[in-house]
Amino acid sequence: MTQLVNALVQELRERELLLPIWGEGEKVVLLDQTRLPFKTVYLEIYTVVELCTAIKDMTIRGSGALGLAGAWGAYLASLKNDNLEAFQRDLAALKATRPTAVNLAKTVDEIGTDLDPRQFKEQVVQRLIDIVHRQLNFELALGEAGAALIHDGDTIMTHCHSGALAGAGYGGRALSVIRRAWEQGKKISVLVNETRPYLQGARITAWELKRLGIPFTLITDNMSGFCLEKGMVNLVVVGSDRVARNGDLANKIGTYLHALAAYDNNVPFYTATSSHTIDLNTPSGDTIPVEMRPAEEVLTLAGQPIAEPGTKALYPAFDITPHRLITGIITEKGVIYPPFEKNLVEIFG
Ligand code: RUB
Repeated sequence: MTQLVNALVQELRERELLLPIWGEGEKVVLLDQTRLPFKTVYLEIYTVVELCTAIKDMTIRGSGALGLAGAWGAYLASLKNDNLEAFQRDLAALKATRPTAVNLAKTVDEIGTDLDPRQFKEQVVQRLIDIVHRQLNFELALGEAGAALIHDGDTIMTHCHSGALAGAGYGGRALSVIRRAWEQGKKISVLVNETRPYLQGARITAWELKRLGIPFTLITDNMSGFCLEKGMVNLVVVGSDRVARNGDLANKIGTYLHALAAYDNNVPFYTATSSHTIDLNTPSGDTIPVEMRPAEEVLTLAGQPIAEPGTKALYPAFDITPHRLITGIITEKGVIYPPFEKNLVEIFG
């Protein structure tokens, strides 16, 4: 089994991807996203318990990468467990780590369903390989579909980080669209929202754009209304943690405010995603579980306290952007426009 995994990783390496997670023999390796851009630290993970901790600690994050973490976690679980029931308990633990990004639960379910107790280990590896390839193909296809929306000279706003390290290594979702437009020769630039409190925009999106050579400017989250109102943005493209059946979107906290400001200023607002993040079983945004993270994460910035000890804080990690604010949903099957419910069900149902 480890040979198949090694062959997969070798193939991915030859494609010069920026991988958030991969297998090496009997372990998986993560690029620690909490340390970027200042340190490149790799974490070696041998057990599902260690992987669950890494997911909760945001060492690996972003919806696409969380799906892949679920698949690699299943691989670790299959190496450690000879018994299918024990294996399934490990999968349940993985699923429980972060609730909003549907890719994690969906991938774990996909890999753990209808397994043969006598050969589940082989089945898990085959499914892992298929999932990794599929996700990469989705990124390339949705990048192509979304790049058609971008014109020479455009400035694109993005929020949080929806790039290679949040996906399968090409450009994730939003940055696949931007990267493809850049590769097509369009002279574009990106306005990057810093994304308090974890600073995924400032730390990771900016880092990836710099590696790709795509011009960008960093702003703090509260500057987006100004930039949208002043006509500095041609379109907004963000990723998504879950798209409900009616088109409502769960994405990093702050997305809703950017969407409101875009709507008010007639700036098109897109989410770039794949069918795997579209959850037709969730009727609308009201029923998407929103992860609440520890308030202490708001009370510090880059490790430094920013308020008096004892200050109360609140940290909903995601918000819901209602579908009425969304211009289109960029997917591997093209751009979906309203009416979202009808079109999503028709195309992905
Ligand atoms: C990440 C986040 C990202 C999407 C993008 O939140 O909200 O915008 O997950 O992912 P966190 P994708 O950092 O808390 O995981 O590119 O797969 O749509």
